[in-house]
Amino acid sequence: MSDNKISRRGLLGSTAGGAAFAGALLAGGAEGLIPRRAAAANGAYHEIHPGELDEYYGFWSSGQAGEIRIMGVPSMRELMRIPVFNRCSATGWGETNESLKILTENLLPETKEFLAKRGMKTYQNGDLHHPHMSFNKGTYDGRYLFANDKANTRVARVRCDIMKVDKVIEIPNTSDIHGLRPQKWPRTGYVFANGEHRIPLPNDGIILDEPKKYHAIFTAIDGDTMEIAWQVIVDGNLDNCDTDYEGKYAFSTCYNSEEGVTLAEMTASPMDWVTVFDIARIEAGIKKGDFKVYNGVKVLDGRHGSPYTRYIPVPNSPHGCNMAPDKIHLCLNGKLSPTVTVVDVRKLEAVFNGAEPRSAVVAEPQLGLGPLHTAFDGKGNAYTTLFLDSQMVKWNIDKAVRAFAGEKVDPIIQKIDVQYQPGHNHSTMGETLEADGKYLISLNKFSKDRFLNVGPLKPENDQLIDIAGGEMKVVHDGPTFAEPHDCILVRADIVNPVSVYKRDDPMWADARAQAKADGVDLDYAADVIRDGNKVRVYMHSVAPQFSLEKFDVNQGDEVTITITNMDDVDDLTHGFTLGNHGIAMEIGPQATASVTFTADRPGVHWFYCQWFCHALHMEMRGRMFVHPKKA
Ligand code: CUK
Ligand code: CUA
Repeated sequence: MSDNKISRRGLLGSTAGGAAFAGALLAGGAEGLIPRRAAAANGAYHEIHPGELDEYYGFWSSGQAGEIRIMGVPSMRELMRIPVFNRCSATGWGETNESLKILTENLLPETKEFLAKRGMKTYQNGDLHHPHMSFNKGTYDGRYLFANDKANTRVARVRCDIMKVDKVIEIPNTSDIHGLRPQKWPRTGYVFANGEHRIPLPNDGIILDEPKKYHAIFTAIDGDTMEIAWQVIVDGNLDNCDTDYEGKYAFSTCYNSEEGVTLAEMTASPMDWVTVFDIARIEAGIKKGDFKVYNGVKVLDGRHGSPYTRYIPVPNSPHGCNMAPDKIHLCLNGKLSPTVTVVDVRKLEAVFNGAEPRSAVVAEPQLGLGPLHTAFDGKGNAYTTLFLDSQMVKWNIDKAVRAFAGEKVDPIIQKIDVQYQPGHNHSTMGETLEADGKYLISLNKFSKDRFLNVGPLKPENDQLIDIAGGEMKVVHDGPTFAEPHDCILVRADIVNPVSVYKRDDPMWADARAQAKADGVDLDYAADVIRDGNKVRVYMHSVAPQFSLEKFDVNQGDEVTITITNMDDVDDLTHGFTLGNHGIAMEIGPQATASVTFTADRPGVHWFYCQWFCHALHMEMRGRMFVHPKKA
């Protein structure tokens, strides 16, 4: 055990933590000379030639860009972007009635009021860190992706049949959703979301600079309905989270057991913890009424001494929280400690029944400086990013367990340099029972000299690592824009999106209902309905024409334009851009999209299709006449 004791001083030196951290960061780690496209250990199968399809879908977060990106792996080609918390110029996400409904229908009333005073219907930004797919029996089921918004305390869901967001909810009583994971067993089920920053409850201005009275809150969302099932108040804070493979537990790392607000306070204690949530005990607590209701949500008290949680001490400021596909080992990445703490989830029942919390710890290998996240190959090995060392370390879980028990065995198998400063990593199917150990992605925060200089703001560097041959080899550098924290790599056969929308898709149910009320058939619409000062313009489009070449409105009218794309050909998307009105939207094959605005600019305004759809795409246009108000 003494071998595994952590010396905080040994890691950070005698200087303040922040300074040492920054110093190591600037040093940049060792700079290995790695060829751009080295051959893979067992043949260059990671080369995807023109016309060939990738083996895996990669779903990348984008941090402060607020979207999800779909990548092809191993080619590392960016295939698509899914706007989520951001405003998208191309698709009209955040502007169309359909997207605004999704973005606003589950905002808290006080948020809506606050935004309205700023002239906004919804937030225009988000900070999306963690995209995860829904599970069935321990593996991805291809239904949904879930993602957090750290910036504005929201959780979103993406429908994988059309790769569009269908739900966005704001989480009350908490601040800044960070860690997010779906339940893996028996299915999703709950989606767990960590409120990272501690705030007063309620946060109404009565308590301000009294940090001891703040709380962090853990939220369970029903992934099917996207309603909040329950919340748990915890001690400390909540960073990353994961779930087990039996549906019994959820886990969250806490880097601020000190409950401090300054850097010095937050890093003062040599030990923080992982909080373990017992789902059955929490559900039983809800049943017997052991909760208070805040903002309509059942909130349980899970602080020390409660039956719902256990706090297992973990060295200094743990970050990543990763459950191994062996169903047994939970890895907690030390960040300021050079260790990864391994918990055996089979020992947790005893801990809930009174055993000493650290009795569930079965390994704590020293791996290097700045361990942030761990991925798995399904063969008993773990791969941990070392932020400060700029390395990826491959280690064997069983050997780490044996070493912890006193055996003289080194769990470290290989270390390689990555370029530079990795945060998350992820392996193919690595967070599922079907982990296949083929590829590993290192999401590096800094690219420095790896690409042509594009100015002070550099791209990040997502590196593809071939792990199939037993030895890690970096085989591709991929620049990415701000700031993919995380990704998942899903076998292509699991994801089966459609190419053409179904005409009765729920996304435009409101538009359909309104058209029906107006006696308009959306499919063949070419109608202008006046309803007081509201004007509803219905068109359909067949390449290369809109069904109306012109329409008339009066200055001051509230105009809703609803367009259906009647082309039902793969890849035949139209768009609608209304000049000088800040309006543009995507209309996919067989989709209906609508937008509402006030016609306040008298004159002739051209609208056009902004998706290149036909040889006569430039001709796909029309005019809106806005008649000036009579004086
Ligand atoms: S966090 Cu960014 S590197 Cu938000 Cu998952 Cu660890
Ligand atoms: Cu329709 Cu371009």
